[in-house]
Amino acid sequence: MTKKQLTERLEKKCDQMYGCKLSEANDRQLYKVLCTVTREELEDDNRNFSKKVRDNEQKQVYYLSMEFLVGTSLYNNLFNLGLLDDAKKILEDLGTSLDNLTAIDPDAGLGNGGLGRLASCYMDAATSMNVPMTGFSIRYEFGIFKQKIIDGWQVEQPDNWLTDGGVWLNTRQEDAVEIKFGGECHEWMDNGQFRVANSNYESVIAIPHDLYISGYNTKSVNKLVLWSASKPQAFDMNAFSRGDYMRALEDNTMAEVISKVLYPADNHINGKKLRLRQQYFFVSASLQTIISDHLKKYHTLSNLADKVAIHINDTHPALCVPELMRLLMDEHGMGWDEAWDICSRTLAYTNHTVMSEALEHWNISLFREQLPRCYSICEEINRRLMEKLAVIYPNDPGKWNYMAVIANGDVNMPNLCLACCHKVNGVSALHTDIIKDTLFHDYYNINHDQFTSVTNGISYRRWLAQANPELTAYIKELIGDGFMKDADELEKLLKFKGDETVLAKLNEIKKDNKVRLGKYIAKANGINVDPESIFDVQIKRLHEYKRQLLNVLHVLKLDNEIKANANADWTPKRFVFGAKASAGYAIAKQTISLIHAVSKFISNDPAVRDIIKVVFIENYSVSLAELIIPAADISEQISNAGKEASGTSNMKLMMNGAVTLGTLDGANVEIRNLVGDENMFLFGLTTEQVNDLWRQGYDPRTFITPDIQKVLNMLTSGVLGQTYPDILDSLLTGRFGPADRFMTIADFKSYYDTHMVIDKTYADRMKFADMSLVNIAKSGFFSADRAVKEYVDRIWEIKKY
Ligand code: 26Q
Repeated sequence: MTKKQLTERLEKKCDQMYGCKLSEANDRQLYKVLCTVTREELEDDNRNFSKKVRDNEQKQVYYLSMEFLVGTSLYNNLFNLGLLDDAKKILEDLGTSLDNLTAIDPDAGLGNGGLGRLASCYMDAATSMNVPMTGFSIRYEFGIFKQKIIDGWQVEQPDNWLTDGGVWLNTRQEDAVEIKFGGECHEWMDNGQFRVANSNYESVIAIPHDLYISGYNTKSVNKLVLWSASKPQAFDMNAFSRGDYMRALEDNTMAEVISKVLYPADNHINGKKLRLRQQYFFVSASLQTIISDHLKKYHTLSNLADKVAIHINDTHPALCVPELMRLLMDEHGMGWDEAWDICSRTLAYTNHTVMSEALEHWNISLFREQLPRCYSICEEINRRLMEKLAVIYPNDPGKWNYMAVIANGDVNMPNLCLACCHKVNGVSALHTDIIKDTLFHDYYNINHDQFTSVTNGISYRRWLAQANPELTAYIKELIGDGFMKDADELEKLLKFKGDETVLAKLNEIKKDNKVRLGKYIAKANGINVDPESIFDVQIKRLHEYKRQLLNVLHVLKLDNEIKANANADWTPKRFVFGAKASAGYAIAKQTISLIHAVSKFISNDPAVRDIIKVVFIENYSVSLAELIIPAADISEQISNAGKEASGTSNMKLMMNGAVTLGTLDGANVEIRNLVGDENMFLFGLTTEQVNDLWRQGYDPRTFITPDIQKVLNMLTSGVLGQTYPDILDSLLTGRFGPADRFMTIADFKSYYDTHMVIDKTYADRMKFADMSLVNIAKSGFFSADRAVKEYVDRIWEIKKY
């Protein structure tokens, strides 16, 4: 589209929508007009792309995920369509700016953190590579809450993203499908033919809303289908007596409630009925649509596995297993064996965690009450599984129980996926080893080929090219723009290792990005951060295993040391945090408060406040990540080894030239293999050492030295203005489970010492810039293009695209 064509289309759309000229429209109207024109362009491209895929009988991927952390769309779409410069000029001529409009574009927060953002990165990458991939999720009315900090404490506010974000959605009322909950399921044999019928079920209608996903420099456009729930047309509110209405509200059984809000918890399950209903709702709606689209084209389901790959993103859509079985058998007349074979060859599952509190299982009576037919299918899956295990692992009821789909009063969702899916993958090399060696070892023993590893990747055109335009422009100057399609070309930067002109320029770019972030911090936090100081960044969900606590406790020790050695040569450092805590996660919320208390404590102390500062950036989100990441010198990836499945902020930060301060956990291990020990700052116990230490009987007290004791005392002495007895207890007592469950104290010394190494290294700015350069150059491996290609080749088995 030329600039002239774009102007004409905008003019016409403005007239249609608001009956006025572009020159008379206000920013919000211009925003809606520009988004609508962009969306319609994508809609056309999507139609053409789908037709081509259908005509060529290509295999398609359906990616089911309860979360897609989309972020903003306007800038990304204009960037991908190559319309950025024209749009900027047109808006400037109208006396406004693209910045004014992108400021209105909401950050679609339909996810909690890493898992949701990964799903969005994969949609972006697949589209850029012309891979036909459709995402399915829920059109939550409210995405991840907005975080406000009041007196240092997190307060959650609703995120009403649809008010402005709705402009991106194309609603297809005519393609609504019916979802059935509860009631009774009757099964009987009719002349040797198995029959099943449902009665007294509750109907919910699922309405699809398409969000188009553009790719970089391609006409291919995919879509993310988001389902909203509503009551059936026939539903009569008057017939709902007042009492029933209230009970339904309290029960959360009303249809509309299903798509009301994203559960704001990550790495922790809660077993609530509404969550199960959300899962079944979007799984059933998506599978029904996949099947009916397939039938329209092929008029048979026998080739489903050859033409369709369905991906289960963590166990949240694991109901795909019984629901696809149900649809194939009950609705399409297939026998068990054929249906099972198709399910198994169609479905694949990614595991994102090894922590027991995040492994999903559902109480049998809740499951059976809501999904009676799926339950009976799970029973049969389990019965057949037990028969098989009795042969493979004779006389080992412990194993049978551990591997069962139904055991201990629960339906076990990871086991359900393992029992069926042809592929299961971990999200980093280390994580995959852990699931093969421990968590899913007994399944791995049966079939090695079922397991594979795909290290996560990021959509680097968003995280580098869009978020860091200055660095991107300079990279293009140095190595050309081939890296925009092939991230491995970033390695060409290695030839500038030691080149002082290049390193000085990298330092200058980093400083500009720090100034940009500094302006935001000055406004948001009222804190002035000196861009000459080290920007040390930890941005991720707040979780004990991620150990934000280790970071902030180390700051307290640093404060003590600076005061004790006022004349030493301290390196100025700014500790930047961004983190949302799950609403019900008390100790996480206390940690946020502690970070604020430490921030204040330091700001009030003239002896240290020019050397170090702590900044907590409120409401960490995709948009804020785009601002913070380009400004980071140090990337804090300090989880207790063996706990972070992969991490993805580590990749984004590395690609923007931050040097990792990390444990050998998740994808940090692979960062180390790429850049070498000399280009990162490693510390702490390894996974093996962590396991050994637990076996020996870990007692944090044996690691407490006087300096650590002094820091711990500050938690309860009142010097911080508040006391944090629960945090202290979590470290030292058994009050919240094992004392110091994530070995903060065991790793404390190593962590502090490594910080001192960083400070010394940073004093040599050329040396530090050289490390930064190597990190950028080696980061191409973490492109989501590479990751998606691995899924395409090894899991989805798509031959042509
Ligand atoms: C489950 C049941 C009920 C309510 C909520 C949940 C729930 C929701 C979200 C459980 C887990 C999540 C999210 C997990 C997640 O983000 N995991 C992260 O995934 C990243 C992408 O693979 C990894 O990089 C991180 O290491 C991993 O922690």
